[in-house]
Amino acid sequence: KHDTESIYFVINTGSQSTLNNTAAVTNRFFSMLGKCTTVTGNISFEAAAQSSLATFGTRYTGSSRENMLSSRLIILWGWDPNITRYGSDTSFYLTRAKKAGARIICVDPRNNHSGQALADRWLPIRPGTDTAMLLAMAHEMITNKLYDKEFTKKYTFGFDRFQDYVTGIEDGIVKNPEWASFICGISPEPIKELAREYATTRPAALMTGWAPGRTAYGEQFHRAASTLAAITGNIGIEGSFVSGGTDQIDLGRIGQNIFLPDTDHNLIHKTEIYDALIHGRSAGHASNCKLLYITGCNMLNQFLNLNKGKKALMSQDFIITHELFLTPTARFADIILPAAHFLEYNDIGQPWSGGPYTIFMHKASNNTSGSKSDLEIFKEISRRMGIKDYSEKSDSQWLGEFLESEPSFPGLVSLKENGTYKFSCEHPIIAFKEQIENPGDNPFPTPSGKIEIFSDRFARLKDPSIPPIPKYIASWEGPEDDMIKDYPIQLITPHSRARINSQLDNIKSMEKLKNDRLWMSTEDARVRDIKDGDIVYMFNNRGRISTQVRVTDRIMPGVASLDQGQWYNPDSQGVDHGGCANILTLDKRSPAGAFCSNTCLIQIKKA
Ligand SMILES: Nc1nc2c(c(=O)[nH]1)N[C@H]1C(S)=C(S)[C@@H](COP(=O)(O)OP(=O)(O)OC[C@H]3O[C@@H](n4cnc5c(=O)[nH]c(N)nc54)[C@H](O)[C@@H]3O)O[C@H]1N2
Ligand SMILES: Nc1nc2c(c(=O)[nH]1)N[C@H]1C(S)=C(S)[C@@H](COP(=O)(O)OP(=O)(O)OC[C@H]3O[C@@H](n4cnc5c(=O)[nH]c(N)nc54)[C@H](O)[C@@H]3O)O[C@H]1N2
Ligand SMILES: [Mo]
Repeated sequence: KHDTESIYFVINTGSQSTLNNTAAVTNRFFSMLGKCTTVTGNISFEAAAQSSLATFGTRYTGSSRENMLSSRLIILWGWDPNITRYGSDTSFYLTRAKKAGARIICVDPRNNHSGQALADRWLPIRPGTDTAMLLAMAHEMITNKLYDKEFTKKYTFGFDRFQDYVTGIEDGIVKNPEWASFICGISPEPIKELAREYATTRPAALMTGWAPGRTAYGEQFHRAASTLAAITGNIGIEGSFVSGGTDQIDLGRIGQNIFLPDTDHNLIHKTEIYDALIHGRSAGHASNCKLLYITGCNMLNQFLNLNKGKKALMSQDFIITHELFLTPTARFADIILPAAHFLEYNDIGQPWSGGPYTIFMHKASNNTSGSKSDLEIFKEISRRMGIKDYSEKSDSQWLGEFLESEPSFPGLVSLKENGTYKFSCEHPIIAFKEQIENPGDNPFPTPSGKIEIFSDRFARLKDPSIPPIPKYIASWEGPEDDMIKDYPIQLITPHSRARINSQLDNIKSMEKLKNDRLWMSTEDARVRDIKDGDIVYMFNNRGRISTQVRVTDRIMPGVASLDQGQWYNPDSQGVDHGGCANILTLDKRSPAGAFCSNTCLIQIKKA
């Protein structure tokens, strides 16, 4: 009845396998149907991706993990890989690096799990203020001539502008440790010490997570971290790390590109989807939604500002989802098509961020429920709608073709038999090794051919909220926002070791691994007369959660932490007893498009 543009399809994660990849098969279907409307913006690391492109001209900035074995200093900056993995070998090499004598420092509002297990020192920092601290470290290095002058001159572009900003020549504000201390909550002395240590211990790896980038001006964090790595000469050499990047490695990945037709859909940023669903064209969005089609995404739970999300889903005439479980989002659907689990079919698996191997995913369980893979579901719909060529092939024909499209890969029979395939490549893989070893023949893929501390890409935007050099910009819902008078606690929502985002929250046997209490500092609990194990309300003007408290000295005063991904479970008053953090978060993106789940002010009181 309606034009295809009025179909909104929402994809995010789901199955990440190669053929039955939820996002890819959904995209293929709607792309063959016509121009539709869909979501854009990488929820996990848009800030890092934009920063990588601006600074290095590519999103591939990752090195293999054994590289850490040569690091003498490792800084875990908003990074907790013992929980979040970042590749299956990360914890292994991090622990071995520690045994080999690397000093480890954790910069995080919490003494996180990796910090607790491995770090020699924890520096508790206020969320969203990391850039101020990084700039102050640069100030310390510049004014004491500790930075690597030669490396900076040879490989970077725009250092002078950065120096003028840091030393206060540009705007009259000297970005020294005293200035930063007031913002980030760490005293000047430890900032100076860390600056000296990072500048003089070589090689050093400033390992940046994505969480500090999921904040109001998150891209500045990644840009500042990359700048520090560059001016200390910690890029392209063994044991260093391209701090602030996406951490992805550019190794042959198979499939999908031959699978995806080229259709330009209307794009709506993931933080604006609820506005678009509610207001459509009247608020300047490309179309009015007539059909919302969700695959592999528990959007109501996982996207920001859940109460607005509820209104948005209620306002829809027709919602379809493919799901494995009756999730909070699926409850709003008119039709739920039961999706098969990846354990129920054969496929090919490719590693986190692109490590040098590929695995065959053997089917582990027979499907007896009658559910179908996403590919199978779309195949059936295509047949009934008369869409030709959606998929005339069997799964093994597709997989065989994918492998053949990359000459270096083995054939399907061989991969299936061997289970894994390892690429032959030099080890460790070190990002930008060639650019540093032989710059004449290997310029960085940026306009200047160098590491851009001054980014031409950002300069062209002429947007003061995305400046060409990394700057500290005070955050909305941060320590410098007036809202802090009513809502004095900064909430962060890390990923849980017992879930994959919201997946597995409904699985009973995972209960014992959960750590779903609200972390509160001893001081914040004391002034509110709250004791360990008490039930509290955590709330702001967007929503209210009732949950149990864990009082701990592993989180700094003024900050609280609740693991994300718990399923929304409201009572009749709209108070959530499930512990879904997104009832409190604001659906606003950073200027470069980051999903700001760690920018959120709340109050806490005893229930
Ligand atoms: N077990 C498990 N592993 C996962 C996932 C999962 O759900 N469960 N999810 C996967 C996915 S989709 C992603 S995108 C990644 C996410 O990976 P990350 O974004 O790196 O992980 P987080 O757990 O959100 O945060 C990491 C650390 O950053 C800290 N932090 C939060 N805000 C700030 C800040 O403003 N400044 C500083 N310095 N630190 C801050 C937190 O306290 C935490 O210790 O993890 C992946 N791995
Ligand atoms: N407050 C806060 N919110 C966050 C974050 C945060 O740190 N804090 N992190 C954000 C991040 S980094 C991410 S990546 C997002 C993740 O958000 P989502 O992409 O929504 O991830 P999941 O919660 O894992 O939901 C995936 C859904 O897909 C279903 N599924 C699994 N396999 C298949 C399949 O093969 N086919 C189909 N059709 N469905 C399948 C699962 O049952 C599950 O309900 O959450 C974001 N939300
Ligand atoms: Mo993510």
